Amino acid sequence: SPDIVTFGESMALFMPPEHRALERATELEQSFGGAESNVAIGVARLGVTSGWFGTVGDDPFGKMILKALRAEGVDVSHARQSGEAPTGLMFREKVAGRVSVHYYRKHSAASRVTPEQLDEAYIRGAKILHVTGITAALSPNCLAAVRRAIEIAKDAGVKVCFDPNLRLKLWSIEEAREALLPLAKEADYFLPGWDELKLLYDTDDYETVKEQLLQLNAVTVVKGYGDNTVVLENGNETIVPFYPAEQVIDTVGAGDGFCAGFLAGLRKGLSPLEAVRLASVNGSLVVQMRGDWEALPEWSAVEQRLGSKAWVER
Ligand code: KDG
Repeated sequence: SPDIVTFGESMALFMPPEHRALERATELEQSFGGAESNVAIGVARLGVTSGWFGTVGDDPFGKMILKALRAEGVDVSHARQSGEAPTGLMFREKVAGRVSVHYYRKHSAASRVTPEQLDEAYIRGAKILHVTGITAALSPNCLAAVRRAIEIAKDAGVKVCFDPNLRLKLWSIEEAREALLPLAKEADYFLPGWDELKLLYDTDDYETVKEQLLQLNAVTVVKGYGDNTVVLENGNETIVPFYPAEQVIDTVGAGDGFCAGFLAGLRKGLSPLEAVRLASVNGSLVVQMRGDWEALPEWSAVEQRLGSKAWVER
C-alpha cells in the first residue's frame, strides 16, 4: 500500500471565467475537486506515496477524475467505477469576492460506498489513514465506512488523521456534531479550523474549546486562529504563524494543501511541529492560483521556502 491512504468523493468541478456569475456564464472550465483526492495529490507532489479510493460513476467525469489522479501519481488501484449512479458534480462561482458552491451530488456513485467495500489489507498496509467529515456527511453508509476504516487502521497500528471539513450544505450542525466529535476522539492527528471548532463546540471562547481539545488523544492542529496555527500536543500549546502568501487568488483547497504538507512532513520524519511549518508553506502556495489542487507545490518549491527568511520577517 502507499504510505498515505484516503477515501471520499471526488466530483467534476465547473467554473465560469473569473468575475462571471454562473447564471450568466456562456462557458465553463472543467476540472475536478474533492478534499481527500486534493490531499492525495498534494502528498504525491511532495514525494510521498499516496492512494485514493472511492467510487466514481461509469461516465466521462469518472474517467476524467481517475485519469487525472493517475497522472498525478496517486494510486487509484482500489478506486471503483460503477454504473449504478453518476459521478457527483460541483459548480463554483466567485461573485463580488464571495465564493459559492453548488453541489449536484445527492445519490452520487460516491455516496453509495459501504463498509463492506473497504479493502482491509490496503488500509492495514498504509502508514496513515486520512479521513474527513465530508465523506462522513455523504450518507449513513459512508459514515459507517469512515468508522470501519478507522477501526481497521487502529487495529493494525496505522495512524489516523482526521480533518472535520465541516460542510453545512451537506448536513445540519447538530448532525455534524453528533457524527464528527466521536471521530475526533479516534484520531491520532486532528486538523480542524478555528471557525469549524467554534461551530462544533458551540462557543467562541478559545479556552473552552482548548479544554475539550486537550481531552482528545490526538495531536491537534488548529488552523486559522488569527493568522496562526495552534498545535496542541501532550498538553503543550505552540503557536506557529502562517507562512505569508505573496498573493491570495483562491483560498479553496488551502486546508487540503495544509493537510497534505502535514502528512507528507510526518512521513519525511519531521516532528508534528516541523510538519506544521511545512504544512503552512504548502497551504500558502495553494491560495496563489485558481483551483483546488492545481497549485499544490512540489517538494523543491517547499524546501526552498522552509529555509527562507519570511518566517522571521513577520
Ligand atoms: O477542500 C476543498 C473541497 O471543498 C473541494 O475540493 C470540494 O470536497 C469538496 C467538497 O465536498 O466541498
